[in-house]
Amino acid sequence: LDVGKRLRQALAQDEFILHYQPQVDMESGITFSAEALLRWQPPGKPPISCGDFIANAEESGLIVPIGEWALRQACRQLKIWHDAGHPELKMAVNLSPRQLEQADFCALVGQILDETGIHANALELEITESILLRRSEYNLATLTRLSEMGIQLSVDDFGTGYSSLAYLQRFPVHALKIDQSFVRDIGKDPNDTALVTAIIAMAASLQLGVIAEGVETLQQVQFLMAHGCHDAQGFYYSKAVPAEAFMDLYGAIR
Ligand code: G
Ligand code: G
Ligand code: MN
Ligand code: NA
Repeated sequence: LDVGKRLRQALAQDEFILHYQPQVDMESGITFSAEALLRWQPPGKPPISCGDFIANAEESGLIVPIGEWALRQACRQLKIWHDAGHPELKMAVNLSPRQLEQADFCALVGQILDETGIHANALELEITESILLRRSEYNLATLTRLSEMGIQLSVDDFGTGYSSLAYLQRFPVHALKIDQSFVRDIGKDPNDTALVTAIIAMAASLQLGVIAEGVETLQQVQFLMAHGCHDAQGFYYSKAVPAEAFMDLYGAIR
């Protein structure tokens, strides 16, 4: 079975969907944003998680059209929520390095914002640490342009790569997302606990936002808040859910 071919077919036949995971201010319990997470929903079958096909989509380059679909769909959905009386809600969308490196990526993003009626400052793009390291002059120019457009940029899975303080200062990033592998062992593994504390302190000193990923327990919530991290996402609040379920949740937990 040629997975690349199946993915191409899936895109043509509209088999991708987005699920949305709330990003929550732990103090107030208010959801301020959604992270859009791609799922593949073959007809009559359960959704397939992105982890199972994203590597293939990256290798084959199909992540470029699939990622464009995801960005447009996420902005369309956000517009629906804004119009439904939640104009303060934001949206975070994951970006692969291949997308960022495509020609005219900034123009594409601008076009999607125009077309969907979304203001740039309601959109956050999640980049990986590897983007900060690859073809850095080109990526620096692209990220700078996106930032000048008003788009927020966050570094996903932070702590798993090799980005130095120098990189963080050089690139126009607005927030760090603490990788869930470190959050998982808060209070259990002293190294991970130290790392989480260090990332929070580093974000504060560089005047960056910080959000913890993979938060599953009240103990983690309490630790993070006590150490100055106020934003989180994770199963403690909710897994990623379809758009309709997100609105139910949003009404309930905001
Ligand atoms: O939701 P899940 O654990 O399956 O996500 C696996 C990985 O796929 C995550 O690292 C996430 O960043 C990535 N991912 C999810 N949705 C998208 C998307 O729309 N575009 C890109 N480029 N990556 C995504
Ligand atoms: O790399 P990125 O952060 O974009 O990937 C997010 C992935 O993490 C999604 O696939 C999502 O389903 C998963 N995820 C979100 N919250 C939790 C959590 O609390 N625990 C675990 N184990 N996975 C989570
Ligand atoms: Mn992410
Ligand atoms: Na992540």
